[in-house]
Amino acid sequence: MRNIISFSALTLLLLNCGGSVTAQDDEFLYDTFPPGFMWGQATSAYQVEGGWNEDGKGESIWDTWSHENLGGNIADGSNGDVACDSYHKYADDIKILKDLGVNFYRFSIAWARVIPTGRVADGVNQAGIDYYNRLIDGLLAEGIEPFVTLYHWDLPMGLEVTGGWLNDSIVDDFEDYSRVAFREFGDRVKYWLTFNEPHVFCLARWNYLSQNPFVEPPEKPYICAHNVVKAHALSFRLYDAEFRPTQNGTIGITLNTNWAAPKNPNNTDDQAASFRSMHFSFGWWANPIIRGEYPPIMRELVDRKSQEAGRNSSRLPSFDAQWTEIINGSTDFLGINHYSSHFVEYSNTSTWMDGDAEVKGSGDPSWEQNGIGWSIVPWGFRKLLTWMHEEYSYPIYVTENGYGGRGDEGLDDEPRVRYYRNYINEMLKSIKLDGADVRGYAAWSLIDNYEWELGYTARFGIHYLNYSDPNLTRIPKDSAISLTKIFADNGFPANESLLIV
Ligand code: PNW
Repeated sequence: MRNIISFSALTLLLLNCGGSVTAQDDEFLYDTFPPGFMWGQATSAYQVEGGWNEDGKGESIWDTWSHENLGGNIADGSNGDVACDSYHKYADDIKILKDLGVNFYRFSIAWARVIPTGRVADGVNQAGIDYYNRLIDGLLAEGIEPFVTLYHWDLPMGLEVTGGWLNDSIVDDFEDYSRVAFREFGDRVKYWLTFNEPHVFCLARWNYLSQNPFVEPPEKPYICAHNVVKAHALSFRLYDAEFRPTQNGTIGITLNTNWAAPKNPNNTDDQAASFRSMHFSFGWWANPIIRGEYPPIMRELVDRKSQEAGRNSSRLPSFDAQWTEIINGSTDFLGINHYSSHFVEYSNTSTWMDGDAEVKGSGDPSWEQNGIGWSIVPWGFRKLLTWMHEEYSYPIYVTENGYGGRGDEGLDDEPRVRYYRNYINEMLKSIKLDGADVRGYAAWSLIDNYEWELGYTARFGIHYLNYSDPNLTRIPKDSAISLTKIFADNGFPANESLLIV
């Protein structure tokens, strides 16, 4: 049986259950979000769809990587062949989205479902297009805006075998894929994201099919990034010139970062480490896209280290004048995925970014952790959003934020309830108290799903999935119920209200 208790009682309960308030947390803000603020949920194709080889879909690097499980890198040796079976059960997903009262649903298109080899010249798969049409039409029929990511890590194998993101011909392939997506879906899709978290996939082993990112050539992540920035910009320019005039949508990119807090906020070396860290994680992408060049601090450090290593050119490539013009100002908004924060300080022995950033990170023993060991630091979310606003002054959409549980937590997910409440409240402060232009928020994730190298051992869903249930019924956890209330209230109104937990 679920109980009805008041919000203030819940808060007290939470504090008693170990929801400790650290020195850097301040008071909970009872207020609502600006009118029109958009609430949503997020997933990605490989993590939920299944149907990995159905109806003409091509193979992606995640099909290959998970089937071969090279080096046993996937915790439970599992794969996304079935996952949440959203390829067949998308109507169930729409139903729970409707029950949540969301304004939008962020999902991704599997490139290889629509273009099996990744190259348009080899053919477009109508059955794949039909699937996304059914999903989009089903969402719109319930008044839910589709918010579509073009690339959420599942590169078609046809492109992987010719070098993937290290081969600059992929830039044109991505532009061609974008054209198909805008042409087929853009009459109904008004929110586009080119890429999800390039910082993750340009540094990930699986992006190079088991070769380490920073081995020969040592600049692999920098080459990957360079091609991603160009591909993003071409997609943006294409939309702007050929589709925006009739489709009137908006297009951006989603980056991910922790807030890198100076270990001692008054120490100038730690402040400089924070600055470097934010620019090597977030600025690496945001700077070229917004200002036409990599962050000056990256340029300085990687150029110097390349020279010291006796190279005659920098490991960090440069954009020529023509590309600078194309990339400069190539986004409508910034998407951000955020989960956790850490402290940083100077280090000349750190391995993060192959030592280029000279930054070492650490946690705080007093911080609570989620089930997979990520620190829960709500105040870092406000710092990050406010930093993004002050540094770039662009509209922001939070495209992911959530709590990872380990193993089968069942439906009672009180730590996740508390996580969302506190993180969303910090986002509210960044808007109301610091002036950040945050326009929407998507929780990760709508349902428990395939968590990449953690397989099914980690759960981020606000809906529970029993993977041995043949129907894969989506069941709301307590977090789904509490988010429904926050969405309906558009935040945290000052007057007492009732919450069902
Ligand atoms: C995101 N980190 O990845 C992805 O976009 C999702 O597909 C994924 O399921 C979700 O977060 C949860 O992991 C991240 O180490 C991977 O900080 C790693 C980190 C952050 C996000």
